[in-house]
Amino acid sequence: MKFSLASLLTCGLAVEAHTIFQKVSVNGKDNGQLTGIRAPNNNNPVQDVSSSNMACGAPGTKSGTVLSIAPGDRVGAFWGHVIGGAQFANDVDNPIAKSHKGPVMAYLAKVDNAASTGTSGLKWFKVWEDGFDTSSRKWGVDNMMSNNGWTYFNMPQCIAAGQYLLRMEIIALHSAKNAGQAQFYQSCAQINVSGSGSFTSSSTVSFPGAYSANDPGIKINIYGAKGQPDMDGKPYSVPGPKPISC
Ligand SMILES: *[C@@H]1O[C@H](CO)[C@@H](O)[C@H](O)[C@H]1NC(C)=O
Ligand SMILES: [Cu+2]
Repeated sequence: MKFSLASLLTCGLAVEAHTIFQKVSVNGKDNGQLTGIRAPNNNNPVQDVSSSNMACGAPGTKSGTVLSIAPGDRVGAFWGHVIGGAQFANDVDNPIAKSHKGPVMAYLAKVDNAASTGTSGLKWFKVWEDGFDTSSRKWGVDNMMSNNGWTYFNMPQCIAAGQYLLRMEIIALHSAKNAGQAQFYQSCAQINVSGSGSFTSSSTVSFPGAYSANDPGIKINIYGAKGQPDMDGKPYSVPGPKPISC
């Protein structure tokens, strides 16, 4: 009981302590705010796994830019409480409220034109995830917060050249004990992968479609016996397919 009241106070009633993926760096070079990004106009999460907004968030910002990424590049994805990062000076909910524990994931979908493509009917595969570490008891979100809003992964070497939407996602699980209460935060970056990779995924998923409200990583009580959001040290099963390996 205590925990759900705490969650309500940090997320439901007070300020909206949410987050938005809003810029990309490549090998440490920051491409700038909303460049090549489709982000929602506000930081409200999607909670209905059957919503079309599960693909890239609620329709919001647009960009004509397609960001260049080579296989092996270190890709940074930046999250902030609101567009721009902090909502005001000393914003303790930037990049996200501390209660919002959960995984961070990266998916790709091959498209003909990343700047103009729609987001429905795309075939997604996962390239990276940071779920929950049972020994340190840290979540992907904890690592993002320690990096001041940045999450990093390496673009797999095998990815075929061409244009993609890069879907970055955080799931906040503080109230996920009840179905429909997990909070999904996602935006998409428009990217162009160079090089000579040839990977095509034999198994892809759709958004919406990839998740169901009762998935073990979506309807879950993350609190241990002492009320800490640490799974009592038990493993957490990250939703969706396993990341590709190549
Ligand atoms: C994508 O990269 C290739 C080089 O691999 C380049 O020829 C092409 O013009 C780029 N397309 C876009 C839209 O940036
Ligand atoms: Cu929230």
